[in-house]
Amino acid sequence: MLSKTMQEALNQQVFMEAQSSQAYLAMASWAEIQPGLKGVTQFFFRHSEEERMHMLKLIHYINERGGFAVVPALEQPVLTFVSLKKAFEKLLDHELKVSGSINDLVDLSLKEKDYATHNFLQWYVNEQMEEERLARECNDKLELVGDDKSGLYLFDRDIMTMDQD
Ligand code: OFO
Repeated sequence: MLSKTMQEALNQQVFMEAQSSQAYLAMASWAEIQPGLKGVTQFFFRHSEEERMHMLKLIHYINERGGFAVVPALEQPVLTFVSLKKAFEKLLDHELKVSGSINDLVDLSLKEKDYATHNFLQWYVNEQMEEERLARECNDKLELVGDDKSGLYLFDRDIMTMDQD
């Protein structure tokens, strides 16, 4: 059975994952109307779906452990970006915040001696390492590309396969 504190903290994470999904969905919609960003568009749509999956996984866990998962109201995400680079900087920023919040949850699970939740959270710890790595890789590549149009073309092509492991 989840403690009240743990339940609230996990529900806060449900909100965070839902908000991530929403933020990446907005990035996807913005990218879709930019010329030549087909790969990037797919990447953002896929990431939005993944975050929704992270949210669902938490919802099931909370309910299975005798809690009640609360479906949260969402904030309006940022809708437009001055450049692709800015969008990816925002993505990395967002992932770093999510990692921080997962780490706080792990901390809480240890304080509460809730080893089941601690074990459950390890999946998120690994997932965040991978997502941070990918976001950094994208940012590094875009830094190299700068304003070079052919570089951007290649980035858009390569990103279609970058996160398929
Ligand atoms: Fe990338 O945020 Fe979920 O875990």
